[in-house]
Amino acid sequence: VEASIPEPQREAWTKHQASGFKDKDGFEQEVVRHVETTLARSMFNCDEQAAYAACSLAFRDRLVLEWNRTQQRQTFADSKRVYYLSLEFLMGRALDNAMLNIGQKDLAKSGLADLGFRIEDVIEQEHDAALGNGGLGRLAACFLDSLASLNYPAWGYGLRYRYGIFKQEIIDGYQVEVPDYWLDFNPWEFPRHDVTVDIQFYGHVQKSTDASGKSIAHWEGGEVVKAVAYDVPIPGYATPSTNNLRLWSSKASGGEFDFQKFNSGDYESSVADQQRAETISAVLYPNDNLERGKELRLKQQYFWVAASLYDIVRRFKKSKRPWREFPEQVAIQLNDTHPTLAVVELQRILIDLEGLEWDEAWNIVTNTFGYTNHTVLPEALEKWSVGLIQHLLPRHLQIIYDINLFFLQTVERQFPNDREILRRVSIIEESQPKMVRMAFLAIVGSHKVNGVAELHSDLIKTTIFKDFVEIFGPDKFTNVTNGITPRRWLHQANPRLSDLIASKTGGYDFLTDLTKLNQVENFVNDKAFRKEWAEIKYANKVRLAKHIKESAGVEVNPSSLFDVQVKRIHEYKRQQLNIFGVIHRYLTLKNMSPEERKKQLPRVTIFGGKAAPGYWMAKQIIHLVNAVGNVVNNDKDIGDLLKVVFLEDYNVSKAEIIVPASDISEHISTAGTEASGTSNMKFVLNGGLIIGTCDGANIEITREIGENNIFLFGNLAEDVEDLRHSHTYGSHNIDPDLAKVFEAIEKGMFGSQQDFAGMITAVRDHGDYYLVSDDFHSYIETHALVDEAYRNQEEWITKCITSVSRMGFFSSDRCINEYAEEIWNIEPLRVEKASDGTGKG
Ligand code: GL2
Repeated sequence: VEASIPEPQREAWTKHQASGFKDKDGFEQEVVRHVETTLARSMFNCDEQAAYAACSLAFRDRLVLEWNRTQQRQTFADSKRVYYLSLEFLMGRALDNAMLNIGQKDLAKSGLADLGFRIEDVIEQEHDAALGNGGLGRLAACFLDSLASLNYPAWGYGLRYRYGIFKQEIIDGYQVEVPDYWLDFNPWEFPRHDVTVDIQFYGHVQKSTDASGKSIAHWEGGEVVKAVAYDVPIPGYATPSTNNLRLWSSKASGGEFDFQKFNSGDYESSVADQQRAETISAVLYPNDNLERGKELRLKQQYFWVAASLYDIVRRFKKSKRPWREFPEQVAIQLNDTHPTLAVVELQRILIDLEGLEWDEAWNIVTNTFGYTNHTVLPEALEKWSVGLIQHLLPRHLQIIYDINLFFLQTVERQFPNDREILRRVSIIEESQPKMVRMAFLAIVGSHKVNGVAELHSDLIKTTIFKDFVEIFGPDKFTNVTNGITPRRWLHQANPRLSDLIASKTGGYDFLTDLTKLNQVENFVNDKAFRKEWAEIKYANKVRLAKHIKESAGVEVNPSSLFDVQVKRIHEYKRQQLNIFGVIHRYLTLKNMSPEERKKQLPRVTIFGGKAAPGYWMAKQIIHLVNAVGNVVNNDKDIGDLLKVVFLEDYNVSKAEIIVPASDISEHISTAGTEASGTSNMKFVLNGGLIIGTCDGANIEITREIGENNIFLFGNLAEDVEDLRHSHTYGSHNIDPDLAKVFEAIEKGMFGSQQDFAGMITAVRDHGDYYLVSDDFHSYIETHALVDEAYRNQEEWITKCITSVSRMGFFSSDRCINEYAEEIWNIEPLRVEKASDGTGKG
């Protein structure tokens, strides 16, 4: 309030209000001004990097104005807000997205051309914001786009890692990790040095009693680290709404360094304190679907959660409402269990700092939080040792024990003579050492729990959370099938396809209501439409072929069938099944006569994805893919019939090139392991077909597009357990075709067989947990069907067009509306569209 300009001086402000560029001339003027003043360069010294910087700043200026207005509008409306807490936001590039969402890309293109630049080259300069590992982080980014586009009052909260996910280099066929320092020049963030929160760690708890005899806990001592806010504007598409993503950065609380220590000659330790504080937000943990219980990770989680809650509570307190109205003003979504400490922290704030009674506080807490589960994999379910929490967050551990006590008391009343259920559902696992089960804490602390695809939501209710469905009733558990933003994953990644669809459906309305894609089906027999459709796919393949040549040095023929598997490398995602299949294809081709070979369909198999640095088997898979590529791609007998490519450093901006160029993509996880998958949606939306298992969202995609338009194979989730059991206790015969593949590897066809022994023994000798052998035959047969189908190009194109037209369900807009209605109970804010039709004022 003190920072507000007094009434009499406001006229001057209104008169000089900034506005940002209005037209192409204005845009060019802004670019030149930023080059010449902000960057202190000139037309004699302006490379593409400088053009990118100036162009971004010109757009940023426009964005910021709408961002301020949106925040004012939301504050004024004083309606309920949703806060999305996620340790990962895999945003990718911002400039292209900002230009498209503002609706000024064409203007920028021609403006940049006037100034001597190609817009594509300028866009290419931007470093991806890669603050995430894979699907979970990208989902959070799609959600932010939808929340803003649908005018929901929403904030994202995350960590501002100095290093995002590592850059992957492939050297001699092996993955090498290189740090991703992405903050050299980042025009999309605004440091808020005035928005800071002191975060406490360690120390001890003192109890005292107040006048009424009530016991009060005081968390004292320990160390304090400062959280500094960095804000990132998130523009909505075709609306002025621009939401905020707030990322916290850690800093030593004493300022630069401890001067006393410095002056007394203890320079090293004064710097060490500072560095220790900054380490908290230094680096993203590079594990996908794996938790490892490291202290620094727990510190990250509490640091981020405590800063975010302080911020949220501060905002609520300004409204002077009574505490019981908190859940009517605030919804907080826990993106996986990573932010679960927020449940405990809010309870702590309410009882220790605000003086509420336990029950009243707990009622507020549970009505505020919702929890999204993203995996059933046991190795990904977070547990923290009681000792570690005790050490780092002593007061929180006490509260966790109390939460557990009260919870178990209600369970005991419900199931009076069942000791077993108490043991099973206890938030504290009575193991050595004792562990806190974060998923259970998240369930107990939330009013809704959701899975991310139908099968997944059913599985969590019948397996890992079964007891909780009994305890809380089935209504607490729900499904919200994931979605993707069509702005980035169609309009931005595949502009020609987007334009073609717009030309047939009467404009770009499908980008805000994806169900409108169904009109595309009316043109499935339209010759000119089909021809253009095929041309666009081909052009996208040419673009990818060029990228493959530049990055992997492999020449591929764009007329081949492009078969793509890009995602994190993980045994459950079964890239090993894919590469074994490729070897099988190679052996088959080698055994053919030259005449027979001539009849075969040329294929390019493309892999991409990072392995967690400590994931030995995943690295072995990458190595085998590269080793196979080395042999196959140089085999004169084979020529164009088979090429195997590993694309290094798969990330969001590369996905934007790869996804539109795929003919068939692989989503082949062992049934019941992939919670949803979201790239499956992206590929189909871009006119590619899928080969996949009955897993995750593949099932719903099949329901929507029809089973004739997808290549499903493999065992079903319901049979997985029995098969695993039979591997261990029955006889386990390896599929004969797979045995031949193993034989070829073991004969050294792809280099030293020892390098790949782990992948073979996992299947042959260690129980084949992921059912590679069980599904191999079905996989190979289904690929034969893919070849056959692709030969009939007319049929193929019909499948592609039909599929795209039926993908409307998979927009993240639908998904966000479901969360808003079923979980958050929030409404969008009414916003006037601008008169220029851009949606931006
Ligand atoms: C994941 C799931 O593995 C993936 O199937 C799902 O699509 C996404 C988003 O819901 O979440 N869970 C997880 O831990 N990671 C995922 O990508 N990393």
